[in-house]
Amino acid sequence: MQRGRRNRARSLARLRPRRTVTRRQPVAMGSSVRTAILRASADGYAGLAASRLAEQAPGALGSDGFEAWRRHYRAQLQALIAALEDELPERYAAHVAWLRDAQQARGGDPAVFSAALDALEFVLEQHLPAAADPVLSRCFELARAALTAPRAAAPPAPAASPLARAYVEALLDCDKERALREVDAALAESRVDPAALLDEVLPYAQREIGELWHRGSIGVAEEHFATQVTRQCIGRLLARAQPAAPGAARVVVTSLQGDGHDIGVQLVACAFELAGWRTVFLGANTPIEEVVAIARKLDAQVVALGGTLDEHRAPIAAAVRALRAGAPRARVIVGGAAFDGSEDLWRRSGADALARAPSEAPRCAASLLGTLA
Ligand code: B12
Repeated sequence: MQRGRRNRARSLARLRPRRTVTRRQPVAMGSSVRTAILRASADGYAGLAASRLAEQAPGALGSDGFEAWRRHYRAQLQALIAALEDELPERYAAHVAWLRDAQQARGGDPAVFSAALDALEFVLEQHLPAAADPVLSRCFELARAALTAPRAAAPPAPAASPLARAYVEALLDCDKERALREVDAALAESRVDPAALLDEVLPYAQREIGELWHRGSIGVAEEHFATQVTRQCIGRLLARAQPAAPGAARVVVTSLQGDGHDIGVQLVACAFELAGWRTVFLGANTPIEEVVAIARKLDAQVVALGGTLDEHRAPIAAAVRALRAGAPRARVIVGGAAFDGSEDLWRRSGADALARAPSEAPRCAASLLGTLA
């Protein structure tokens, strides 16, 4: 063990300084072509970066191995592509800092993480046509600065209602019955209305669980458990919905292929159902062509698309384009954390509107259709 650590330190010490990298001459090439190449070759670049890391710092691979780093680079390249597409290098830097924090919370070595960033930059400089791009350089510059900055203190817990706190505590005790009892009692005694449950209590709980996972205080098992219980709470709310009238407006709600987060969109679907819409909820990870096909088949008036990570915006924009062509009657609403932090990110997707919270979505959709009372 001790020897492993020493070898690792030696390997890291042998890392060649980044300055030895020979920069390629700039090649005139549009940024969209460059990101298309990056997207198409991301798997290859991920493998090359993992090889470079293994070569430069064999000990850095540790027990995680080559495959784990390849997966890591694949995910990181998706965040990089999104940052390049939207020309928001600071979002890539935030993603890198997020990864660093998550790894460090699990005993990861910050020096390894920094070496891993060098390896990726080296590979792109060597192999990506037109790598000498100011936005790309800025991404790495900001990411490196984010890595050397001290780890961010835990953000102050957002104000939460007593119900939200009690619900989270029950989840952390893995006590499903108590969690559901808290919610059932609050609904029965009108201490909470469905909109507050959808917009505040359940999102607060999921985010708290996410924050605790991120900081290494809980594992993936606790997160999976919490997500399952939250699904059951949504079921409790759905049981209160009246069946939609036969001629009611129809909405399709989903997140797209590559996005495994389904709670945000499930809350949105629940809000539509409570508002009397004929709601077709497809869950997460739906291929774009399937969304278009079902919107056309059902002649949906509205399609609501959710995205959580930065890299989920590109598929949403592609889906909006495909819907315009294949189901032109459908108005498209977008939402989710992928659109947080910048006022116009959603506009670039080409959608008709953004809704910031689940219960806002049916109102927003009705106003698009001109049916808002
Ligand atoms: C549960 C969870 C998972 C589960 C998802 C299970 C499931 N079936 O949903 C699993 C384990 C699969 C998962 C995977 C990953 N996750 Co995750 N996940 C979470 C967690 C803990 C909760 C997500 C959630 O349910 N949020 C609750 C919803 C209600 O909140 P919301 O998404 O912000 O949505 C709100 C609004 O935006 C709006 N809204 C949402 N969608 C829509 C849609 C429309 C149309 C409208 C109008 C509104 C709307 O309504 C909500 C209420 O206001 C979050 C933590 C967090 N802060 O959210 C991390 C989190 C989102 N995950 C994260 C990451 C990085 C990942 C992974 C990349 C991890 C990995 N290395 O594999 C993968 C990516 C998987 C993929 N391909 O998409 C990070 C994202 C950080 C970042 N910005 O880069 C987070 C923030 C964790 C963290 N603390 O850092 N995750």
